[in-house]
Amino acid sequence: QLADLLLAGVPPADWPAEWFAVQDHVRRADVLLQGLLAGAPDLPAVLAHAPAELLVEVERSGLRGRGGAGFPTARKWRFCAEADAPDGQRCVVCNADEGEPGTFKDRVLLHRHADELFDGMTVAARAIGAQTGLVYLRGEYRFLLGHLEAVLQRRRAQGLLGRNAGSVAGFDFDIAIHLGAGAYVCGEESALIESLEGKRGTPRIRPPFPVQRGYLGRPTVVNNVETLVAVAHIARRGGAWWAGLGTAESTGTKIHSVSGDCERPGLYEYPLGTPLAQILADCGARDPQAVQVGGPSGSCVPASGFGRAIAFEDLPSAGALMVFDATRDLFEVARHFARFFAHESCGLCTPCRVGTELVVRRLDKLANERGAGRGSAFDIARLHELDELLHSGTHCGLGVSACNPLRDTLAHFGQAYAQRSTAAQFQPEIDLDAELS
Ligand code: L3W
Repeated sequence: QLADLLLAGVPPADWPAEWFAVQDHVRRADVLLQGLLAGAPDLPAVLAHAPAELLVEVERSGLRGRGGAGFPTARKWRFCAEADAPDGQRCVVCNADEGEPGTFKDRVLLHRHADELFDGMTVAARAIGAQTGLVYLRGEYRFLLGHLEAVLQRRRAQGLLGRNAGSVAGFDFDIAIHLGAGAYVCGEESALIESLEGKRGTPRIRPPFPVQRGYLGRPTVVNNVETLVAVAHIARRGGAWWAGLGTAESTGTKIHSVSGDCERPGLYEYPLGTPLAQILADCGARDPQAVQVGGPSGSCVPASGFGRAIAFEDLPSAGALMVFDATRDLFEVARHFARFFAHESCGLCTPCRVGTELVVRRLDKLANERGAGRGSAFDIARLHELDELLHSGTHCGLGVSACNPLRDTLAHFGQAYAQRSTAAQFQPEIDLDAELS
């Protein structure tokens, strides 16, 4: 019943409205969020093309991964298609583990555009020669499971999945959904694959990359939901059409999950290259002093950077824009994010397991949680060292980016830290690090 309510967009009566309020897209580039595919060739017509032609079309589009890193999609597919497959099997995995705080675009795509997602996965499978498709669905999105299964069932009945999928002789491809269990680190592609295999979700050492040895050792493409929905459009409308949107290095559109201190939170889709200031104006940002672009593992951008463009060559974003107005204490924002990363560290590598916790303790000390006046310049110096350690010494992206909010707020809002480091003297004697060891 709850799932039905959520799918209908109706929050249960006892939920505060803001828990569920994702206002509809105020400004869009009329692409992914509207799903305008009317008049475009249907999937079987697309699949009738040779795999190499599909690859060339995605190459022409210039599409880059929307999960954060911006790796060229066609290059990833080509690596996978050319990798040695010991048992002749290849896989397409959709990363629907949308766990970055502030991001909710994939949830809406999964809900309203599931057919386009599955189209994109099917095109990817045809291009690389995969037989298996897997959607790794965030555990908190369990309420979408029934809906997605029903869409898959219909597509099987339509002949779009299964043997000779899309009426292409010899193209056998089906998709299954795997539910995650709530670990943020499983958004990292190799931890995701471990979890798919039924193991604890810890990141693997790369290389080998998943395109070489992925799910069950098979060459595997892992793409984000938004990337695969974009593929569905590119396959139908052509790579040149997508390349005509955005900038030369960052083609196409990007969906932003906008939240925080603004009049109109929700999903916004723009061509890449759009200045942050325009998005802030459109969402009715109230006196913003900073925007966390790309969520906690992205960048905290101060007002002086609002003229920057959201694009891989300037200000990349995995999709979250969190607006902070002038009343917000950015030290507390950074401390909150630090707790998040310490909680979500998988514990595999010591720099991340211990380092994220040490950052929290140092920030707690500055926040005077253990008695007033204990913070000093020593703590700020230690925070810089910890940032360096985590950035250079951890095993995966979680640890590498865990100090991004700390580093950016120290750089741009140093006063929020300085006013807390008021102890009369430099105080190295309070050895929080020793407490942990
Ligand atoms: C073959 C090579 N493949 C790179 C592939 C690689 C991956 C992609 C990007 O993520 C951001 C960070 C996190 N041969 C390759 C190659 N690849 N070199 O390209 O790789 P990389 O290493 O640049 O980035 P990354 O470490 O995979 C870094 C964020 O991604 N992240 C993502 C989560 C995404 C979700 C989601 O989409 N739902 O949760 C997690 O760590 O924050 O910003 O595919 O294999 N020589």
